[in-house]
Amino acid sequence: MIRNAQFLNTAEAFKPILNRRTVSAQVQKNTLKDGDSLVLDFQEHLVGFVTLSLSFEGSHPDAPAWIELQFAERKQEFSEDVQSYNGWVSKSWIQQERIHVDTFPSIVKLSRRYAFRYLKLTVLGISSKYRLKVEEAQCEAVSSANDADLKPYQTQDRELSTIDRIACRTLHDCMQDVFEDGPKRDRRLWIGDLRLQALANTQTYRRFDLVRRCLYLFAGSTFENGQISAAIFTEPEIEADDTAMFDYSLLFVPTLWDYYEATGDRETLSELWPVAYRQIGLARDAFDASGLVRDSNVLGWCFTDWNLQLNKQTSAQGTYLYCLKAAKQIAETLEDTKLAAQIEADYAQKRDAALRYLFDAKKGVFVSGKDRQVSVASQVWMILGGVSDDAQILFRAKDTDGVIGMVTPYMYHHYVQALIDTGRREDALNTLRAYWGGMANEGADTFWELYNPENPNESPYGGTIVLSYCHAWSCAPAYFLRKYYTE
Ligand code: RAM
Repeated sequence: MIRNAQFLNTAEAFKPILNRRTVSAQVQKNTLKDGDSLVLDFQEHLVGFVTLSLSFEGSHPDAPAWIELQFAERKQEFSEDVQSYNGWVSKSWIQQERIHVDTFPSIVKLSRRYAFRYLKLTVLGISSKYRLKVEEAQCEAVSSANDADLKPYQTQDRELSTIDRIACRTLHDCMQDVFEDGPKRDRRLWIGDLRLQALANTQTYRRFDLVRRCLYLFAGSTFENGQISAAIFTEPEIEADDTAMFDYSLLFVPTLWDYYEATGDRETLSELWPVAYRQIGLARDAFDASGLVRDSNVLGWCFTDWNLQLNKQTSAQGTYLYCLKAAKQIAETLEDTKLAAQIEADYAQKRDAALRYLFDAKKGVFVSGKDRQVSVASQVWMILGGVSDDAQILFRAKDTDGVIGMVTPYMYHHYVQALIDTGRREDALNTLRAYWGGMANEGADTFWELYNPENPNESPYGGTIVLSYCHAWSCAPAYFLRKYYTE
């Protein structure tokens, strides 16, 4: 990895001071003996640091209390069998602790930050001479977003107002030192998440300093060849993750353009443009002579969605075209007409190749990979990339036997955008109601990393216990509703 000290200094200058507030759980039946447990409900999703005030009832404690603490964003998480989880994402993300408390009364301050609404305490071991008493449980909640900056969303529609409120809370709780993907997991800056958060931020909290900081972080720590990493670690010091994905690196370009459009900050645009344009240059190597991006079997070569069956070739082609459109706008804005013309020519060649080789005229949809797979994602990215402006390809794909569907709110975000771009605002709104409204109906306080209404146990990680239920890329409704559906 290489570091650009100047960019990292700029990022550091925009490091936010977190807002803090204290929230207490209501503690009712609070006296526990061996084997007892108690679920505390903080009534809202929080990200923060927990302090417990513990005392006892009965004889003077003659042995420590051994207590298990489990944190959950959704109550359902408590009914999962934690022991049997053996997936590829580390089980260390599961939010649980086992502590000994030796003396009473005691104030127990937990050092980790948790993302949760519910806290379950279970007494794993205690002397029969006394009972544990939970006097108080408090959380010091943290976020760099300030609700005082949030204008209410104007609507008479209660369902939409609920969806917007949950989306804003999702964004709020992911806004920390950086735009985190999820405060439970992975607690870091991912470019795909950042792009969607930045869009929602423009319509809500408008913390452009935080967006600027994140752009400089990505530009400040890259692979040796200049490729932007998929994610950035911020602790103990800034370092790019050694993961790169075709689409994620490219998506730095529209993220920079969106930021400029929202702020008019030309200084950042021109300073980061060489880094952004480098992503296009690197991505060009992935194309064959006919102008088609080469397919790959390597898991994660391109992200697009967490549906593990998805072939990504056509989505990757569309993503490249989508990013070229932003690149051209930047080149024009910076008055580099020669470069803008080169980008235009590249765009035309890759678009032609998509139409020629990826469109199946018989089926009336775009296909992907050597098995000519039909997926919703392929149609979405062909629309976003400007290859098609026909919403019918979305509907035809959905009606195709064996179609590969979408599983993440990240992919659904792009689906909604594709509907809007093809003039299907009503369908887009219905999707917001059905998909994000589906999570709301299941009691979501914040929107989730993954939601497949047809398969509640869907998880790309080998188990649902490691899923994040406050996930940045799920905050889309705050963007769409406020931008396109205000009364
Ligand atoms: C997961 C995280 C993150 C996402 C990547 C691709 O690890 O959920 O949000 O951007 O996948």
